[in-house]
Amino acid sequence: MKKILIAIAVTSTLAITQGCASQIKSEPSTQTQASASTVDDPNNNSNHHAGHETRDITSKENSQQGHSGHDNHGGHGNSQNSKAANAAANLSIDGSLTPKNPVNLVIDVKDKSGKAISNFDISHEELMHLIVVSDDLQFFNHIHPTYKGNGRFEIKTAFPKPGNYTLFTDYKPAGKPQEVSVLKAQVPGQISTVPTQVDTTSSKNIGNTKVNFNLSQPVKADEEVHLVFNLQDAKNNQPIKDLQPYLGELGHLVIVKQSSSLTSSDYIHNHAMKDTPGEVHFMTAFPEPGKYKLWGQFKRNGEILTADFWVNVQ
Ligand SMILES: [Cu+2]
Repeated sequence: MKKILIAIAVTSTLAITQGCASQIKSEPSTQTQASASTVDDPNNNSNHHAGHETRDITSKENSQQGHSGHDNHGGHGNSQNSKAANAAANLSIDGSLTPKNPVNLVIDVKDKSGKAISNFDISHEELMHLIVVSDDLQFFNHIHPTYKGNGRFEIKTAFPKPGNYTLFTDYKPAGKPQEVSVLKAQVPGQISTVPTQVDTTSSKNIGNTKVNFNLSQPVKADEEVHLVFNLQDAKNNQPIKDLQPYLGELGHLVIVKQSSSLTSSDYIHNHAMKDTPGEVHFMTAFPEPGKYKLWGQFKRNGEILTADFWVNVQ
């Protein structure tokens, strides 16, 4: 069987090195694991990312730079990218990967030499943040695996329908920069071929809360942008004044670029920089032109509100 290296498909400035790519090969529904820096190409064909088997690509540093966008474009994406990843994650799935069936995700985090990383810093109240999206970006889930020690995290979760899923694991090895490792899972079955709807709604009602998201001007790639979410009471349109902190912030924003094969450079995780009553502000930058989906997350009355919007970046 031919082996290929998984490369990270990326923005133009990313230096791809062998250190950036890594491992895994495991059938989605089995518990086998591998941890070489190559992957068996199940189709024995060329290197377009080894199809969509469960696999792991690892990541670049940081994603939670959050608050102002700084020098690395809002968190994560394309500029501090000449550094190779310092860690990698491996996914194995315990259970039958069928739609809506809860399975146990087992995520092992290792350092560059393949040794388990056992100490992590808490970041936004958790040791690991796991963002699961379907590759058509219609499904989004933000969950927190439990740390089991010796580099291993576990969580039970379900995938809604057949298709390919990308799992962004966001964690911080103790004393080291934030890491994002990308994992893949495939739920077998008839995959819808309907093209993703890019819905341009700028207002969503989530329970009793109306979330409005308007861009005052076209968004250009690589420019810092100020994103404002306007939250109103759905009944009377009054500004919401009772938002609660969610994971230590007034809002979290996850952004994923539409792509045929999602990588860590398609993922941005931002935190609210300020809020005025009824408004939550974020600063970010979109690394490349394209369509991006945004999920703003806020907490009110003890419930997490997730509001999704699309942004077209020129
Ligand atoms: Cu989280």
